[in-house]
Amino acid sequence: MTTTRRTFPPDFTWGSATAAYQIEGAAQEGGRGPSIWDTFSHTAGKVDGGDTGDVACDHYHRWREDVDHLSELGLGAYRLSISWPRVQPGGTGPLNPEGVGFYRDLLAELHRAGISPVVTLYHWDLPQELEDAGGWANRDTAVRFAEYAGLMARALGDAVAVWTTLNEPWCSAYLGYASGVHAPGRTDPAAALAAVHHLNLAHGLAVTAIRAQLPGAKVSITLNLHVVRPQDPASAADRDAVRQVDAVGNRAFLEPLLEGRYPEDLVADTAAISDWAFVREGDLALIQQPLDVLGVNYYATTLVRRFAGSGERVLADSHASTTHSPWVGCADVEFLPQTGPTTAMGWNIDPDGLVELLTSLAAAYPDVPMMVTENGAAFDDVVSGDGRVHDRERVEYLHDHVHAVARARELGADVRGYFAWSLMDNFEWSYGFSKRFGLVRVDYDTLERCWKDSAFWYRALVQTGQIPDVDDIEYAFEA
Ligand code: IFM
Repeated sequence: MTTTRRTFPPDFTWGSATAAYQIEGAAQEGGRGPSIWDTFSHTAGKVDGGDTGDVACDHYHRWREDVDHLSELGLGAYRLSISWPRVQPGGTGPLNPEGVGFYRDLLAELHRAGISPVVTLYHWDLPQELEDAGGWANRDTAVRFAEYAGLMARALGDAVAVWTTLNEPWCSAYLGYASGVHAPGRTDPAAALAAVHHLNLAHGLAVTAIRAQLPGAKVSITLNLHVVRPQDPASAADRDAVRQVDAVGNRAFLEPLLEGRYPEDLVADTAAISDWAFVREGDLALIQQPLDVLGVNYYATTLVRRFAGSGERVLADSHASTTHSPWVGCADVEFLPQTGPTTAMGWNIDPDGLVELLTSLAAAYPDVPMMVTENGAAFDDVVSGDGRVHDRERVEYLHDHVHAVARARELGADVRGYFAWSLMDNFEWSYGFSKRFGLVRVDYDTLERCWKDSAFWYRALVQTGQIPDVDDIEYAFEA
């Protein structure tokens, strides 16, 4: 564990993050329509334990209490997402006033508490009607998304501090349409590549729609970028496998969004799967819009090597299904298990990867400020005899990754904020409620919230801007 004490400036943003489907529940209340995650989670065998987001953390009814937790944590910002089917049930047409009212009230309460709302418009809950019309593989979904974004910008106005168009389009495209482990559960690599492009296009069109309503709006997108390492750095074949995974995982988004082009090697690597005819003239100019901030989500690193072609290919990627990989066009790449500590997700713990990611982004895009919009860890939490969760491993994970952010800043990366994933335990997609990432524990029987040690540690960090040592904190007092 890193021990040097480091300090952040007073204007550094400290927050925590959640997403609508993971916490809200109230799936059939307030005029909300069905999303692809309702359909997927209600399909037998798709989610561990048959869990669904029908109730989740019941945030829809308990949001005032949840704002109190944010406030008591001392956070300056809260990253939440809007459920598209709650505010526009079928993904087209007028907004649903009751749905919009829910978010208006929530944002007003956040403002009263002095907490800036960082609002994501799409964290994976596509209205089912739009999926029925082809989903993200259909270009029209990008147009529908921009309309929704413009309507929300008009409805919420300056109550939103930062508008984030999409959360992790990598997951939407490749997990939703290639490996099928996320909704809508399709396993069609060509559709996944079309989805990549239509998500990029949706972002660009939405930024334009938001700025048309709110010329001074701050806009962003959040990407889960992959720190990819070769098994043998001396092997040209392994280094080429890194290049290939970097193209499909990172540059498929970064280059169109920030440079107005698709990587030529990506188009070449995937030529047998798609001719990329879905990219129309003028699209890239629409996609490349100035960003006020780039959201970066980081959890772990990826280790690859070139597949020798004989024997069984290793695909130790927790995002793969038993039959389908999310890594479109990477059939001759192996994804290797890593040594060292892991979280309950099986993800390796590597804070240096975060330094590498932030500094490499800063080198490539020096004019784009960044925020770490998600970082955190699932562990198998235990409620102790004293009724508390002494989640030391999570405290250590956060401690070491916040240090990594400080180190990246010292190396020149313009990182302006950090959001712990997640404020509270929640519906972890295809893992259901079996994986807990929260600072605050949720008892899924009673829906009671209880601060874990990590919440106390995070509050001490936020209060002082100094990274507390893991053992420096008095954990056993009431929140
Ligand atoms: O829970 C998810 C979140 O919705 C998106 N980023 C990764 C988190 C942990 O898997």
